[in-house]
Amino acid sequence: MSSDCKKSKHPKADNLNFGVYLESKSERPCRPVELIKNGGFEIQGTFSEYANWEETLDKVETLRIDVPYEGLQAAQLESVPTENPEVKRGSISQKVIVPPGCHLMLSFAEELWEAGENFAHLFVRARVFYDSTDLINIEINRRSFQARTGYAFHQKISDDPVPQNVSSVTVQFEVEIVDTEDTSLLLDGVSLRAI
Ligand SMILES: [Ca+2]
Repeated sequence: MSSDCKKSKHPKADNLNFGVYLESKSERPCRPVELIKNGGFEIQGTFSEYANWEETLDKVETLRIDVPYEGLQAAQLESVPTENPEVKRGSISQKVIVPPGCHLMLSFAEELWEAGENFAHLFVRARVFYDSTDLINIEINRRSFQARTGYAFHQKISDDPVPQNVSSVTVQFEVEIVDTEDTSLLLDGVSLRAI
């Protein structure tokens, strides 16, 4: 009996491997695989707070927080204290290899975690672009009453496909805060897929 069990297992395993082989050799150019690395911010970086993401920070700091949308950690972008209300900006970005001819779908979740002292505004802009051309642009204006109301999920498909002469795009999240301190945004579940 035990040898029968073994026999019945092997053909299944072979079929599975064969299926994977077919899938990897398929002619579909726009397979919906994940193109973003560390989109859940689970992995800490060596030279930046988040592995695989580059930071450009001006009076905003990057942290990781155990208030996730998915997984165990989320990215937290928080304003640095200043004496007077000031414009504070921070962005994180990642260059991603994309298949030309495919449309792209960006999704992510964000939450205004804290509207800090002298909070005036917090703008979030999510972009997928090459050169100076946006394929996806999502702009969010967070108001103070929306703090700690839970993650909001966003998803958008590019109107245009990736041009034939373009093989990589930049995925960027920018925050602009005006306050004196303690305003922060949580970001998690970033995904970019060809469709
Ligand atoms: Ca996460």
